Amino acid sequence: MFANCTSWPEAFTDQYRKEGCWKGETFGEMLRERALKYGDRTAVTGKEREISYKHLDRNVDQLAAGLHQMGIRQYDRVVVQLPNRIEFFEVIFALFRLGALPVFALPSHRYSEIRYFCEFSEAKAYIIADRDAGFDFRSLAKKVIETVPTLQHIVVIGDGGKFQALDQLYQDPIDLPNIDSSEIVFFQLSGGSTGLPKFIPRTHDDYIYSLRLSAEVCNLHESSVYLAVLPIAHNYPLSSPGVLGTLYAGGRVVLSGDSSPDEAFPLIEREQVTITALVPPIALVWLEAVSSRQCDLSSLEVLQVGGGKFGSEAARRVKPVIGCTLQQVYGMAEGLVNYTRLDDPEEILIHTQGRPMSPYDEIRIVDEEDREVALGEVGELLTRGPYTIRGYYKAKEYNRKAFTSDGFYRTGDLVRMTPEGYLIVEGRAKDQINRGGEKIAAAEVENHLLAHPLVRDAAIVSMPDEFLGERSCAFVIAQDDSLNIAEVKAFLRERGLAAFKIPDRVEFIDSFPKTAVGKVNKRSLRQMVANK
Ligand code: OOB
Repeated sequence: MFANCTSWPEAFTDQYRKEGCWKGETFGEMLRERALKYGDRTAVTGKEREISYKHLDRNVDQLAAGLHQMGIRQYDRVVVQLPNRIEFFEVIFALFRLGALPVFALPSHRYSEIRYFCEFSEAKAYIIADRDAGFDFRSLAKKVIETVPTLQHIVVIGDGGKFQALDQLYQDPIDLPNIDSSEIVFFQLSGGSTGLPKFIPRTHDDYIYSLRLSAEVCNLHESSVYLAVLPIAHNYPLSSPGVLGTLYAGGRVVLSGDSSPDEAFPLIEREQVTITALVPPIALVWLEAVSSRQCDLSSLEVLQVGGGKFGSEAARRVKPVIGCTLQQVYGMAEGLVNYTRLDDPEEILIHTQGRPMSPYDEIRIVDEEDREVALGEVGELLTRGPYTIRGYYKAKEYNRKAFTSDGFYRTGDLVRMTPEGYLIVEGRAKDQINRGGEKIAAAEVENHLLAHPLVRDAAIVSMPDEFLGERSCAFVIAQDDSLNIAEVKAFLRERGLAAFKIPDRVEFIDSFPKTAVGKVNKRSLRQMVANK
């Protein structure tokens, strides 16, 4: 396995192979097989064009040739930051076939995050779209390439300017390396709870297994039409079952970059979408919008909601208002995905976040001393299984805390289990804010704040929000009273932080409440802001 990644112990790899979880298939082979089987059927419908399985497969080979000629080789890291466009698939499958390793950045990431991804991964290339949602990614790339010495290539969809245009890279196919299915195929990024996002190495074997199971649980088949409104580089719309699960099942992916009812509803009607995936705030908007729109949403069979807790009152309205089955999805880029099943009784669909998708997922719910709690009690969820990583990339020290000695991942989520084996997410032990599904590591933003000369100390906590579930509040101890809220926010923006990480609220405070051991008492800060 690629250096600085943790492989599963042999007893487990043997078991996962023997039980048929890992079938030895690579992503390159998977696409080839689908192309042979489905040929001219549409794989992906984009905004301006669509592409068949056959053409996708061909374009991938041509692009792999061009990327190879440019100098991309097996194990090279490539930061990929693309909106929901057909080229996303061509790029990632081309990298998969070369054995190069994409690092999946989100379109909302900015200089601070991208520079770190490129530096940490020692990336050789960074692939972007020229512009998206009013932002010019070439100007970001220009800054990044100036600061990251390993970075040799910027590849751009659309107008490349002085960088390499993607459309110049399609060439006659060449012989490609043999790729081992037990190898790393890409890096996902963790929401994180410490300073910087951790890199999550996923293998062909484990990820394809998660696609296959997800497609099964969500009843995907050749006539399924999956609408992607969330950014597809994220693990949830990528694989749960997401766009890759849809291709696995031979269905059709419809891409939209926009989750607003005005965009999404007509698309559902026109493309006869059967399944889509939302985070809770978007689901709330959809529930409100249905009655005032004329669109026919009757093709929609399943509405997935996940990434953050979906309140049961809203959950109860999905069936009567939208007319489809709600599926709650509780997953994590590290692996484990829980789903409610499509034929579950209403009470389970509404009140739980589902149960693990694989019979080989191992679950423990433990107290602070790692002792298992009684059934129904709240504790931290630990998990291990055939598609859950055993360690983050290049994080030896941190892995000792994030995983138990016998390889269970500490999710940092506080959950309880129902007698039927379903999980209910009750809270969080990790120092993170879940802002409508977007994860903010408190320490990351705190570190940026501490860089301000007038900030003596800072603590970020969540505050309850009806719409997003949580928003973020920064408590700041200033050197003097010349510092104001606008300055704090502007400072973070100038440092190139993704917009969703900019605190929604800033409170100045003279000193922090402390716990018995002298740490900042975030619980009491949360209480303070909730009371305001
Ligand atoms: C998904 O992945 P990540 O890596 O962005 O975030 C994982 C964390 C979980 O540990 C949990 O804290 C939270 O997001 N979460 C939920 C949830 N789904 C995720 N909390 C409450 N209820 C839910 N339904 O967010 C993700 C990955 C794959 C599929 C779905 C979501």
